[in-house]
Amino acid sequence: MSQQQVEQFFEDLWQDYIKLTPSAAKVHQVLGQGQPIINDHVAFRTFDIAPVRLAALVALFENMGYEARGEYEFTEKKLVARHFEHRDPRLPKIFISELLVESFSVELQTIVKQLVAQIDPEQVARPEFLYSGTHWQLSSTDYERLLEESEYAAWMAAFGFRANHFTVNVNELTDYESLEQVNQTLKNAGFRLNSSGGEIKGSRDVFLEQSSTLADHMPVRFSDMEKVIPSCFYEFARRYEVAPDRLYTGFVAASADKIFESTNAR
Ligand code: OOG
Ligand code: NI
Repeated sequence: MSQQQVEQFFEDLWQDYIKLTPSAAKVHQVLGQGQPIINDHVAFRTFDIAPVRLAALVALFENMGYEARGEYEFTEKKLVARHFEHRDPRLPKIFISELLVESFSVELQTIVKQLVAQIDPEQVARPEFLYSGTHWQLSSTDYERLLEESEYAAWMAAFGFRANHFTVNVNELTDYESLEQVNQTLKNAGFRLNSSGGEIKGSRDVFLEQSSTLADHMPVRFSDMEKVIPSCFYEFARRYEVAPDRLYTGFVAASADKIFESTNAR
């Protein structure tokens, strides 16, 4: 893909994301005050079932020039993840996780496999697949059933393939010295932050501090009814130097474990 096509891809991805995350525009207004915001990373979710396994999504990013970096495991949530970086430092890092479906009950497996079976495999080979949303019919009872076992499975079933969150690169903000200051500004503007594991996850010691809003709530049309449920959120990341002039570029599993909970219903 050409650089222009990659830029267009991120623009289309962003347009899809803000439809489900109306507060994202307000985040930019509050923190950027008219200046453009630079994103540290964008996160995607998927199921470990063909044809939508993490590896299939990776191929799409490799076509854009991304390279594999870190690998992460989330034993309790039954997830694995990888992150990818681009040679062009202006392009966001990519964080992709996948749910280990076969570690769940047969009932969950049956629901998820029946959703994935409705995807046309040819579509997965196109970059637009990454903001194509759902490809299936889902009842609100199946959604509730998934929610009992895995918030992640329920979120995927309701929203499908799209950016789960964008992340403000706090190091690049001009008017902020700390993540505390960013969080305070957001709270003053009326945002609710994810406080699971504390508002700030990580520290200088692990070279990364992160916080996030709680997901917006949006109406979703299920096959039997409409319901208002948590959609997508915005994250904030401040990175520290691992060597002079070299910022840490990885993720921190213990912190990520809590960031996942930004889409929990509460
Ligand atoms: C990903 C959560 C982890 C991070 O930056 O550590 C994450 C998700 O909620 O899908 O984004
Ligand atoms: Ni993230």
